[in-house]
Amino acid sequence: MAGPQNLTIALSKGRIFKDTLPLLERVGIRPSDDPDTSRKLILDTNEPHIKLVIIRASDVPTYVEYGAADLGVAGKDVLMEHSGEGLYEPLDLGIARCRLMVAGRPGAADGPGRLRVATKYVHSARAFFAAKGVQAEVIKLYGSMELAPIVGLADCIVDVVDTGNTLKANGLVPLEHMADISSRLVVNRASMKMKHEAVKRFIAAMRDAVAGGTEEV
Ligand code: PRT
Ligand code: MG
Repeated sequence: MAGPQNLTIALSKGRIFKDTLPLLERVGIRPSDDPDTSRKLILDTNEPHIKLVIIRASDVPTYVEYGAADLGVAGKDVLMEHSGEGLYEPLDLGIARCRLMVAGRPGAADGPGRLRVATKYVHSARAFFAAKGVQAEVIKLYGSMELAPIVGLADCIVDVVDTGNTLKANGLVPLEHMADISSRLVVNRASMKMKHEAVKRFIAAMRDAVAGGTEEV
């Protein structure tokens, strides 16, 4: 009989890795290294047929869409920006929770005329303001969005917020709640068919782990 099918799981370091680790632990998967201290981009695990690839959070949907990873963990904020097809999203892991928000100086979004919005969430920002019938010019940034209103680059920003401390430290306030965000398990469409047994077992074990169980893969 053939051994278990190989699975590659895409994760980003930082909060997603940190929050996924206890779930993996519950399903009996322990990585060989800590990506926050190791420079390795591919991590073996105690399960010979399961490997982790460590990539940028915003690259996870792309790796999974193209089948470079069978599965991945990505924030809903990142998934909403990813335009590609070919991804299943079978499970809300309930981790790395935050809120996608419009933020700025108090009253920043009240003025007349066109609103300038700085964000890395261009797609979500455009859709949000369009749905409200608000004219918005969306300026793409790759980070440190909080700086944009301070230096006059934009009236407001669209960013994810957790404690709100970063906004506060920069004199900004939350103005509008756009979406509640958590991280999702995503699966490559071809892997779902070709590696059905292994993928199905992994999803079921993770679902159980999210619910607090410890059924190993
Ligand atoms: O850092 P990099 O550019 O590589 O990518 P990334 O920022 O997308 O990755 P990462 O690891 O920072 O975030 C991964 C995912 O975690 C995001 O896609 C979100 O789904 C989720 N998440 C949860 C968050 C936060 N909470 C969060 N607080 N992502 C980012 N933040 C930022 C926030 O924007 C602020 O700048 O962390 C800072 C601190 O937040 P406060 O509100 O607690 O001060
Ligand atoms: Mg970050």
